[in-house]
Amino acid sequence: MSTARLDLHDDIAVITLDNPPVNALSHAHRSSIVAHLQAAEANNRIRAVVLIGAGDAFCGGAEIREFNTPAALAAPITRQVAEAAEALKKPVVAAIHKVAMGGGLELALGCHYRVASAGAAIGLPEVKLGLLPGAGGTQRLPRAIGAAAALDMIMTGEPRKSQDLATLGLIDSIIEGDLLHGAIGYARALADRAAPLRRLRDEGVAGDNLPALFAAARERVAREWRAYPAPVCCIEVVEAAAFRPFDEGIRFERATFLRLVETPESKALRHAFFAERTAARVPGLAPLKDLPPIQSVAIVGAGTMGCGIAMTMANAGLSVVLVDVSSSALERARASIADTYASALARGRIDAKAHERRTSLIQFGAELSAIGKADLVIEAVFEDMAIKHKVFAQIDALARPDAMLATNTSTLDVNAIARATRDPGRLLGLHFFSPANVMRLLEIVRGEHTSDQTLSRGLALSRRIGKVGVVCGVCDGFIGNRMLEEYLRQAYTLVEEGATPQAVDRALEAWGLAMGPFRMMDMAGQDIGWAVRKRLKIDHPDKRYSTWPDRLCEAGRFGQKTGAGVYRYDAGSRVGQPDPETARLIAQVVAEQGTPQRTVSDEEIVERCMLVLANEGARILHEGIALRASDIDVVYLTGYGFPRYRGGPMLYADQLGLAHVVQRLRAYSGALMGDALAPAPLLATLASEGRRFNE
Ligand code: T1G
Repeated sequence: MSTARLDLHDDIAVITLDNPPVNALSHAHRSSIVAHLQAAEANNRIRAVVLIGAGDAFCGGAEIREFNTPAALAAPITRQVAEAAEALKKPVVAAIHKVAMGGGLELALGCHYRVASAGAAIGLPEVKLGLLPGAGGTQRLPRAIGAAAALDMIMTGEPRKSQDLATLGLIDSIIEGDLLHGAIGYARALADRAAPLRRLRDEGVAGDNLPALFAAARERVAREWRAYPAPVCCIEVVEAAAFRPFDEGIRFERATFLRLVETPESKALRHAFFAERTAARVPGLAPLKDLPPIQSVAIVGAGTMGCGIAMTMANAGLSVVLVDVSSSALERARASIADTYASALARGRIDAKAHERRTSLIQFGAELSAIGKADLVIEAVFEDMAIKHKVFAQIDALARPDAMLATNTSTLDVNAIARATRDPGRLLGLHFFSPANVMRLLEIVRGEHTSDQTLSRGLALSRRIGKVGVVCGVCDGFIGNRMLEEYLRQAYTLVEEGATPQAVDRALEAWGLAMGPFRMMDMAGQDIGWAVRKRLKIDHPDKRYSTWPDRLCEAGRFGQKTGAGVYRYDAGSRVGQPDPETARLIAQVVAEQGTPQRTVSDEEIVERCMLVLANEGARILHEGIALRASDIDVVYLTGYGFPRYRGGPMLYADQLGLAHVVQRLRAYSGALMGDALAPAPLLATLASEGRRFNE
């Protein structure tokens, strides 16, 4: 039972929020806080009240899991807890440390005064969940710090530091030293001087030229966040705070919140929030104590991936040696890393101290023997099994016997690679996504012999370097690239059937993808896809592959890197233009094949490309390559530009309804690649039972 507790410090009552891990405001916790506030009110000995959080947070907000259940609507709702504090006839002081988010900040806004430790992160991130602050925050925050600052915090969901908010007038005092002791002293001083009970609801909203502020905000939303309703709703409720009475604004806030909490976008964003955290849990993997920490990393292969991985490790404070026997490759790596950090410094993304620390953490080695001291050795050489076998034989001989080994392969068989080492138990796959120092996703590939300790160390490393680690089994392309291949096969085939590449890209980008398939492949390199298809045609000869992308590559059209791929690129530009040469090449192939041409609708493009992802995901789930459907969602949300407000390919299918998905896949059975759209067995079974992937 999660409750708050009340302690008396002479004439000051201290109510401690105590609902680990983040003191979320569940119904039980809300009820307990209100009961203690009322008890403090009734006790004449008490002259003031302090609210403080136990553990590592003041409060992380409402209990997100309660939304869309009766508990979220059960009194006292979060807004009533804030109102209970505000209505007290004794000073109530919120004492904030580390984190005050969402309903947690809204509770603090109901208090008469707010103090905080320095460095606390304080914000209203609800918009990131497809919501808006629903406990009075949209009405009280503008009254505390003015319309402009409040609108920015609510629309972006970004937290601010307590010191900044002290400057803005939200935090009354930054407490040095022990927060509780300082807050009690502050509360007592308020009582001693009979300080006024400041209620934000009684204040006005400061701001100049407010109509222009809200108009500019609407333009920004239309540019940056047009796809889902919450951001524009944030503007409307802050506008209500500026122009309408408090109680009217509160009613409008509540009605808008209740509408947003039912939207598919909010449900998808909340799914994404928990999915990323659930991915770190591996059933049956006992939490191992005293895991040997990873503090030093050797990376073999100083190419693009090796450099990105090196910076990822250095950015997290790990010491790195980047090894390559080619002196020219090493020099290119040294220059590339120096340029990346110099650019980050110039743009203010890192300060001089961080620049110095990170660059000093990366050493370069021309001899493979340089890996001999590392806790972890990561292989990042050319994607060729023979080369990897040769390199791992050398790594095996030169690495410390207790060092963990990893391959960064993106498609090759990790089990086969492990067979080149004497102890496959210490090897796993760490599939970083390029650019490795930017992309959040890390596929942690568990080989058939990967030990529990090695896997646990891989998960701990993923958290340490700020990645979202998703554990997967060994198959061609693991989770993400395996599904991507099916997606690309549909995209290429749609072009054979009559869609233009730009129509396919446009339809999928309008649907919400960050980048359509052809723009993406032009950026990544059409030759990379070409190499994969050559291998897949050998490994999976039963599948149909379009020939027009191969013709493109045979003509040397690899994409941005050669100035032309599907699109053509003006010198120095990364913006692709439709190219008649591509259209001619496609027409020639289609004529050779005798493929009937037809008009392909945007709806068909989206359905075939998006539903084939869920269909292949169902196979991956059934084979046990992915532990759960939400892990597949996380892979696409963090590594493939899938729109977060759609929750991932598996949740998207769930929201459509799996029976509907099966029916739509079958509707395309007559298409050129209809066989690839046959519903996977698990999908068909779940659909027939009225179930979901994400149960
Ligand atoms: N509800 C339920 N569980 C939560 C939670 C929440 N609000 N916040 C965190 N958790 C769980 C999380 O799933 C994980 O669980 C554990 O706590 C540690 O989280 C009415 C409508 C607070 C900055 O959006 O940003 O208030 O995996 O790994 O890195 O107007 O959690 O251990 O089982 O992230 O130290 C608004 C969401 C809610 C804040 C801490 N609040 N949380 O970060 O730990 S809506 C938020 C965070 C609302 C009101 C509105 C972060 C954190 P598990 P963690 P962390």
